[in-house]
Amino acid sequence: MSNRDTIFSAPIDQIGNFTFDERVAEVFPDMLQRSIPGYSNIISAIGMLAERYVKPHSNIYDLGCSLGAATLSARRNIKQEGCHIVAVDNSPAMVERCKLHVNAYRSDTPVEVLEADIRDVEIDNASMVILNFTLQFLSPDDRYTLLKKIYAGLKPGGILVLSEKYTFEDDTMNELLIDLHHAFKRANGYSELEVSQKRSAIENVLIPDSISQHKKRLTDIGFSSAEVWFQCFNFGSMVAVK
Ligand code: GEK
Repeated sequence: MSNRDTIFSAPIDQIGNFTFDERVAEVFPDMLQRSIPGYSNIISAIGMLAERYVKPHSNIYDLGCSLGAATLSARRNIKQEGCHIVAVDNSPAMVERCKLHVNAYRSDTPVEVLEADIRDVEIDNASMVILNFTLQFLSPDDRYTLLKKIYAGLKPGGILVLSEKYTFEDDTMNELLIDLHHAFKRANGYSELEVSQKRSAIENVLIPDSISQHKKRLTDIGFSSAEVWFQCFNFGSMVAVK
């Protein structure tokens, strides 16, 4: 069981930008579970996609791995031999805990946990790349450059799993889905104050794209197919095939 997220529960005078520090890492599983609709379904499905798409003697990358939930789900389901998982995060607090999680289980598939910026990591011989709620934290230009690098490092037939918070071009739908997300958080025990303080902290840090922006970018880069396989409110996950 993870510690309960109470980071935004008391009034904060000056709300700074959200960072992935020690306090956040400590409560992270609880935070994601109560904040991202469908998070655990997405983690399970990453395992199913790994089972289906990972090729023998290939690399799997989990970019922005946090505590390693997607890495562990993929690793549990990889049936091929000679695979190697590279899990990357630039938060020292996350990486330290991710290593403990990964080393807590035995497996035939080795995992290398790197403390690095995903923009600097080489992608090579990949059959699967996971960006589970990470791309949204990069600047728009960096998003394109990173996806191009991923495409170049994927083997033909390899996949990218891209989970994100979305914005919607239709204002009525955008408001409705944001509102339903806030209702979801309140139903999961977050107070009105927590919801609004978190919103302020994340506002400048997480700039969401629309589903059509994502699809266009993936197609422009060269992915042969890209589709949303999961959506709940303004959160979802796409899969793109090289
Ligand atoms: C999960 N994938 O549980 N380089 C490396 N890491 C980065 C960068 C960067 N440039 N920018 C952000 N991060 C996980 C959840 S969380 C999603 C991913 C969220 C890292 C950051 O440190 C954090 O750990 C992660 O991306 C985003 O399946 O908190 O909403």
